[in-house]
Amino acid sequence: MTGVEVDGVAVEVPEGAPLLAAVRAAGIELPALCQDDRLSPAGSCRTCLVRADGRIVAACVTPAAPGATVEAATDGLRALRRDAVEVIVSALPSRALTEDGRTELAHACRSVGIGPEVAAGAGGRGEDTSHPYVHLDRDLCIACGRCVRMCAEVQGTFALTLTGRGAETVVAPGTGGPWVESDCVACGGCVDTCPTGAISEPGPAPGLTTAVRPAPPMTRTTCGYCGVGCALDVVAEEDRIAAVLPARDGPVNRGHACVKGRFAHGYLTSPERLTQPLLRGEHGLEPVGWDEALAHIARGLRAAIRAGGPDAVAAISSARSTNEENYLVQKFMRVVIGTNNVDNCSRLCHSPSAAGLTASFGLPGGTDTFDDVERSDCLLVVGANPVEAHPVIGARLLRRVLRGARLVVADPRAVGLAPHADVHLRPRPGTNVALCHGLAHVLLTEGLVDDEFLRHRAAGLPELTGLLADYPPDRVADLTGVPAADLVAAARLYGRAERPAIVYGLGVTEHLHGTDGVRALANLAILRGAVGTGRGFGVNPLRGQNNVQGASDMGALPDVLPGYGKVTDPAVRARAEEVWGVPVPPRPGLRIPEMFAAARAGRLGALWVIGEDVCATDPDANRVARALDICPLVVCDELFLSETARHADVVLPVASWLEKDGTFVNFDRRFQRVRPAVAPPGRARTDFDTVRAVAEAMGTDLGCPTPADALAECARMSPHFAGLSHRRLDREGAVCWPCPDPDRPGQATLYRERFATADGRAHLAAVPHLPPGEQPDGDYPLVMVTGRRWAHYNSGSMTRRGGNLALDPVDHLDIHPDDAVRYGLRDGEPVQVISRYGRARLIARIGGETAPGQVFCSFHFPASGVNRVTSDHADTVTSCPEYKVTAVRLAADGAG
Ligand SMILES: Nc1nc2c(c(=O)[nH]1)N[C@H]1C(S)=C(S)[C@@H](COP(=O)(O)OP(=O)(O)OC[C@H]3O[C@@H](n4cnc5c(=O)[nH]c(N)nc54)[C@H](O)[C@@H]3O)O[C@H]1N2
Ligand SMILES: Nc1nc2c(c(=O)[nH]1)N[C@H]1C(S)=C(S)[C@@H](COP(=O)(O)OP(=O)(O)OC[C@H]3O[C@@H](n4cnc5c(=O)[nH]c(N)nc54)[C@H](O)[C@@H]3O)O[C@H]1N2
Ligand SMILES: [Mo]
Repeated sequence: MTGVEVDGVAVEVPEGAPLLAAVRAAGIELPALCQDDRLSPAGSCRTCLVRADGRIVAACVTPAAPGATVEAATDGLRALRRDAVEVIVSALPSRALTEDGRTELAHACRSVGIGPEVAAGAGGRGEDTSHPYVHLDRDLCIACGRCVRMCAEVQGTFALTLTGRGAETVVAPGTGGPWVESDCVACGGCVDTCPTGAISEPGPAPGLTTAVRPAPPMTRTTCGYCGVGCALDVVAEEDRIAAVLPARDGPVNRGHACVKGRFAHGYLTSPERLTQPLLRGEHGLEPVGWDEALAHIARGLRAAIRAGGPDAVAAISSARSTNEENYLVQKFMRVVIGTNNVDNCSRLCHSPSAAGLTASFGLPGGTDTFDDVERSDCLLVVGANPVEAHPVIGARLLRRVLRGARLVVADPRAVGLAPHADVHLRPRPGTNVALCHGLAHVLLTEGLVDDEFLRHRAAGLPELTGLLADYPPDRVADLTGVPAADLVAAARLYGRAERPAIVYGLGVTEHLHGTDGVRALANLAILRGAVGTGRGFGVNPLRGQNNVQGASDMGALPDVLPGYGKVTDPAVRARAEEVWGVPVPPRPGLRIPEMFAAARAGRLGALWVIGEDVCATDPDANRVARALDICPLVVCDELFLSETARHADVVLPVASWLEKDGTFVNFDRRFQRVRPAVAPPGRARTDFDTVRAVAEAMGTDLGCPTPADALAECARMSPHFAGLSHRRLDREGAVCWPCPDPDRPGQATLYRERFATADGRAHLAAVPHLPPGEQPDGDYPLVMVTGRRWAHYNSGSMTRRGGNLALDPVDHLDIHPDDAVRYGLRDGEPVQVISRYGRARLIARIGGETAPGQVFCSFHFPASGVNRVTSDHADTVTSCPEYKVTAVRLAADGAG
């Protein structure tokens, strides 16, 4: 800490902090219109002038030197600051300053005593309203450059620039044209930092930012889109969302957000939102009251049990829902129905991570907290595109790279972080195991391994060494298509780094051998001693949905109870039986694809699908729809009439994340609170209430009347969560699991003493490379890879209903120019993609991001039918679908 004296008051600020921090710590308010704590200081607006050791300086750019004497509140300095603000304001038109203006500028004017009449500029520079979420009013721009720095330093997109000279200087997209056509990815950073409202979010409350003072009443919650777990402050006016602001003290997002969490809440009030239960009658799905819907469900469930026993009922629990809801769903299935037939979307996503990480290290989550990962000096990013899929993390990783960390990206496509990589490995899809073995081979042969760690903390080295003899770089180059020299370069970067970290995504897991892929990746960290030692930051999956980690943690899985105890283990069951007071079925239940197979075979009498659009997002979707049509009772909890809901017998309207209470667990195992900011529409209820209500209709009180009670009960069942409660989270914000003790912090970094495996060691895996399930051939010559785009989210049910649709209106098929010529396709034209399983209709987009012989598309528009094309091949260990490799051919749309 550094001690300085401000107007006679002694204050301490962190070393290197600017004088501004010291002055504010002394309780003196200074305007600082070009300053934002999230950004490097500019010192350009001169509104924060103070006198330090006799000299007049801008407080934002002057470091607080030890023992400095600062004058801030003298009349002379006040006058200087007032003049500086006045110069700025007098150039602005009158609308810049209204009496009740809530911008930072308005606040600054009030604080220095400048009235609205000072704003008397002519204006006339015009607006850019081309973008759905970011409007520019050029007349209000004071060229402070905060937006430009936000875009470059925090978001890493570099979309904005200042153009013009002198008083004419104004922010503009770097591409020159309208904002909507620029590189802007609508993270909202510029909106949030703009002090004048020149850049603002159109809507009910323009100009609301985290800088607005006094802050309006806000609800602190956790984003319900992806697994990053951004803390958000929601401003609601008259029960409608006025703005969603990134929390400056959010432990992961630190004042940042993305186009989804920040802006994509329009779906809440979409006229298509379900507001009452629907029951299939003579004329299709018809609105009914809750009592009728619940009675129908109870009758159907009883009939299913009578006909086929408890195992004729299954439930898919939602990775979009809270922990408490997931806890209740699995409790309902085990306690009321008497089956372990419960699964969640992790099956389609990171189930290979859970299996692979457990086998290698002992626990089914990432090994380190992201704060540590970010301190790494070499990042190995494998099969993940965080720039689009986890933008806040993508931005933090990019920042780290721009500051000097080395970067190796392994992805068949040249997207996201790849252009910034020291080495970009482009393996053929489905060859990760060979790729990792190639890297491991180099680590071993070049002595880049941690012998000490391998001796004392790892197992399986002889077997792996034997296997790796078959994976020299030249052979791996043949298997993967990655040049041997690149492989060696990448291995040396990872192997020679002091603190290497691995971050990975679905490009590793969604394969026929996804679990092997995770294990082969984990081998690298083990060989290098870069896990559980602080000499590196392990192996970390960027988990997908907001609560996919939590849904699994809560036991919404067919083989484990809350906290991952095996249902087959009598001791684990005994513990649950003590809490629940009923016997727990000992046989593992069905996984999601097995549920559909059972339905098609006539063995499933009832399926409850909670918040997963299986007919759009599960593979080989034509067969999924058939399974639902055959199953006598399909119940669906939904926000919208999804593809799945259309096949249901009963549809229950439910609340979404901005409308409910509970907790989520993010990708680095942090429990965070979710709180309702607005009420659900019409007669919609939370998933929590629907589960309790169905249990009641079946004659059982499930207990846990509130979400807080549900987490408390879960904490009693599992040592991992024993120290967690809503009250603690309300107090502390975020707490990582494992958290066995209410009085001790959770474990952010795992395995410092020992690994959680039976022998306490990390386990190397000697798994051979095996080819993917799908191979291109003469009939289906191309490999289709599927994945994400930045503006949409999974089934798109939420992001297609609102402004994001304008940002990305269709599912595109990315295709290499050579292939476009070969198949006679033109950019922007419709194209059919045909596989052995079905066909999809997309719009061709020609570019060099995909390699020749490969095409890429997202699955955000169910109508385009991408998952009718994907196969039913799945990870041999976990049944995670092989979404990343499908052999396809193309045809001009309209042809066969
Ligand atoms: N905008 C947006 N964000 C999202 C989502 C969304 O739908 N939209 N969904 C959320 C969910 S549920 C998830 S799980 C995450 C997913 O986040 P990611 O895992 O980052 O997403 P994907 O785009 O599916 O796949 C990542 C990358 O894997 C690459 N890949 C494919 N095959 C291979 C291979 O064989 N080897 C290697 N090394 N790479 C390969 C693809 O080219 C792709 O760039 O995103 C979450 N965030
Ligand atoms: N081709 C291809 N397909 C894929 C993938 C891929 O990479 N390629 N990725 C797979 C992956 S990783 C995933 S995770 C899945 C995601 O697939 P899904 O889980 O089906 O997709 P989502 O759109 O996230 O959400 C499903 C539904 O939940 C509803 N919903 C949202 N919030 C709530 C809530 O609080 N309660 C309830 N009851 N419903 C809610 C939404 O309206 C939506 O219809 O897709 C998989 N499908
Ligand atoms: Mo996912």
